[in-house]
Amino acid sequence: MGDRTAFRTCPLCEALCGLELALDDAGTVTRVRGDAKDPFSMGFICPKGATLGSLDGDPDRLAEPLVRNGEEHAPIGWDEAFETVRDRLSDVIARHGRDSVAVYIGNPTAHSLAGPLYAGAIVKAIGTRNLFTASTADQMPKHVACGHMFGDPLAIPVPDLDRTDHLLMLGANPLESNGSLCSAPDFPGRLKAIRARGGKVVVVDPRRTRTAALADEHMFIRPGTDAFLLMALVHTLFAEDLVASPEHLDGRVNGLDELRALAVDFAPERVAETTGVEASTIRRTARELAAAGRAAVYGRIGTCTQAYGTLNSWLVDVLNVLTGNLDRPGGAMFPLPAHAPAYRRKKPFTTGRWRSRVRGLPEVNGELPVATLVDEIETPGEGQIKALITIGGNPALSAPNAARLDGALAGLEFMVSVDPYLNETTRHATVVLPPPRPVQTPHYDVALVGLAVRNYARYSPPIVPLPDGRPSESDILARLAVLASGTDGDPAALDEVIITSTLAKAATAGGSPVQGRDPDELRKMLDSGTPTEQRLDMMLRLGPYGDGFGADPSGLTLTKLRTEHPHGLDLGALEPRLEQVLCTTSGRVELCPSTFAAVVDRLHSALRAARPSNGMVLIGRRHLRSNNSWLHNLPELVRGSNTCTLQLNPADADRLGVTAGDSVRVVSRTGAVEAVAEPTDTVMPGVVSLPHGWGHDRPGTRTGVAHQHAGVNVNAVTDEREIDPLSGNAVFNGVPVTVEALAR
Ligand SMILES: Nc1nc2c(c(=O)[nH]1)N[C@H]1C(S)=C(S)[C@@H](COP(=O)(O)OP(=O)(O)OC[C@H]3O[C@@H](n4cnc5c(=O)[nH]c(N)nc54)[C@H](O)[C@@H]3O)O[C@H]1N2
Ligand SMILES: Nc1nc2c(c(=O)[nH]1)N[C@H]1C(S)=C(S)[C@@H](COP(=O)(O)OP(=O)(O)OC[C@H]3O[C@@H](n4cnc5c(=O)[nH]c(N)nc54)[C@H](O)[C@@H]3O)O[C@H]1N2
Ligand code: SF4
Ligand SMILES: [Mo]
Repeated sequence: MGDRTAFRTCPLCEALCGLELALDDAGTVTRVRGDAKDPFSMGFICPKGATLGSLDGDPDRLAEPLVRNGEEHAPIGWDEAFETVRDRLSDVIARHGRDSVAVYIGNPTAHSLAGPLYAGAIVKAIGTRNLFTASTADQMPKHVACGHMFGDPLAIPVPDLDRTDHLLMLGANPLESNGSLCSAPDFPGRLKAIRARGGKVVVVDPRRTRTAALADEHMFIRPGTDAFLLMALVHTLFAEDLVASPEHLDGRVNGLDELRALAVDFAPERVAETTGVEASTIRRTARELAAAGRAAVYGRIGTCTQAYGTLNSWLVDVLNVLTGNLDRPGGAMFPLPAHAPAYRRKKPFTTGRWRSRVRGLPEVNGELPVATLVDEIETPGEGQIKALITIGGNPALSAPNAARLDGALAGLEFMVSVDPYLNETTRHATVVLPPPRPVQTPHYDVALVGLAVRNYARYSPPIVPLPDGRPSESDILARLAVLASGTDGDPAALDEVIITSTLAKAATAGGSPVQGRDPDELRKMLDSGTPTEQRLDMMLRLGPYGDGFGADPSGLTLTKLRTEHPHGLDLGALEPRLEQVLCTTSGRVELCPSTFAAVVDRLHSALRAARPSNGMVLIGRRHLRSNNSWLHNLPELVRGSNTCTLQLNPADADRLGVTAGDSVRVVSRTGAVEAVAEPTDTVMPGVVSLPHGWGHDRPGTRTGVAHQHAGVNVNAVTDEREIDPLSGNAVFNGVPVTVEALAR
């Protein structure tokens, strides 16, 4: 075979960079570069993408399934592994019922093709209400905000980075994260371009991050208080008559008067002390936002993982509407992904179709808050969780009060994990089913292209074939779905059922490009690849750029994407499409949903009651060379100075008698961690910051490098009792803590 070059999308973060890989004749990746021909990323790459080869060839990556015997894990064959899963799952279901089996789906599942296509089938086959995902540790507030405002929880507008003249960013640090809920390869370059064309970038963050340093303006904000700031911005727009022309809003929005009334009490002067942002700054920010030709407000994880996460997410888009920037170029726009058939009718969004057993928390998007997973495992009674399936997740590190969850996982009757590593979570698994290496895996970003700042599609076929008998991640998940339904059926039959029913529906749906056609004839036209590829082909062909199964021969098919566009296909700048997106009952944007208005009352009482406390609060932080909990096993990425430090303002360090390098203890309601202090004036006084995803010192794991660079788990001190009540999202920012110096 010899040395060769192959191209694919980087699966590690949301930026969707194209990569150029060099492989030797054994199929080992020898070099990774940015794919200069990718029309979206144009050669951009970050240090994580550059180490994809090490990740792919990591000797700790599991090559075969493991089964736990006592404290040890030992290899087991695939058939035996699946048989064990089938027998143990059906036993738990027979004794304790379907809700006794929970599913936890983690972050990488949103970066894979297999996850979005098959994970839902597993949950459905079990028939459990106990679905948990990393979404409730992340962006669930966005879904709830958009669900109520636009009717569709997936209709999340993204800032039109390449055309905006003014970007107000809250709680996002794309210079480290490379962007989130806004897929934009080379986010840093796109920010610089805003400034280069005379625009302005403003960052609101309790830390002066590298993103803040690149911006025109940075304002510190007290953690957890964005909702007050955002309400004051809304207030100012109304009070100073800066709301965009009524024609833009006329007939398109409901609730303008209610919103104005709600904002009356939030004058900038009233929120200044709580937020730490001066009233004059708030007024000026509102005026500049209104005056900018094209402006976008963008709030990300810092604004989501707070007790007012949903209010923040809602108010961000309220500002986009009030300034006339929703759904217009340079504002906040809705992408049009190639794989999502636009003719499908959606039902208006609701939550609370069921509730969690122990805390009575409402279901959102079909799932329950990860913050209460531990309660459901530990609390006896009918419906108690006895078995768990994890797919690409590490909740033993990532969940709030993860230390408690870690203990609870040890008490489960049965656990199966689909994961390439034996880590802090999967060490509790009875059976571990490892997906293949990245280069053996097909890739298409089903979940992320719908959040990209340009419409774009790219398919990456596997570049190294799987050995005989080695299942792909799709095969593993499909097999689990079949097993969970209690049968021994053929996993491919699952795809066939989905394909047949989708085509049958498409053939009768109004507005579908194949209306009136014969589903059997359509079936025969599908790509000749794997069932997964056939499903993707079907989605693309029914989608907005698709060939409609021959109806538009110039349209897109998977075959075309694969053969004619190996570097990806640019489908153009975002276009206004609010009318297609809206599916509220009223058919309008709901500016002031009643569920949110009720919480604003609480915000109001909080403002009246509270003088800001002078205790310390904890926030998180991300580093470019890390990715949640699972890239710490790559020597290239953990080399160099320790990044798992407790940053604190020098004034606080002085008060505590702490200097750089000292050990400190951080204590909260839930526990304590010890970390090395790093005084820095980039953190505002009263705030301390510790990154998440560390704490790799547990026994029974098989990640040698990570073990040597263990760090500490910040989620030993975050609190599972604190959530954003509207979305159930975990609160990671603004956690009350005390900090004490340890004896030197
Ligand atoms: N390198 C790297 N990249 C990643 C990840 C990673 O772990 N490492 N994780 C990926 C994932 S899963 C996600 S969800 C994305 C997240 O992507 P981003 O949302 O960009 O995440 P962060 O870099 O954590 O930036 C959040 C910022 O919010 C600030 N903040 C904290 N509390 C508050 C507050 O109360 N108010 C305001 N206004 N700001 C606050 C923090 O100081 C921080 O700078 O990143 C993804 N990309
Ligand atoms: N304190 C605090 N906690 C946080 C956050 C924070 O900012 N602060 N951020 C939260 C956020 S935004 C998120 S998204 C969560 C993440 O929470 P999780 O998703 O629970 O955790 P990850 O660290 O992303 O773990 C990913 C797991 O997937 C495995 N994996 C990697 N690639 C694959 C693959 O191809 N297939 C499969 N099946 N598995 C794979 C890895 O080995 C690892 O076990 O953490 C949350 N926790
Ligand atoms: S920015 Fe994200 S997608 Fe791009 S190379 Fe880095 S990790 Fe991969
Ligand atoms: Mo995330």
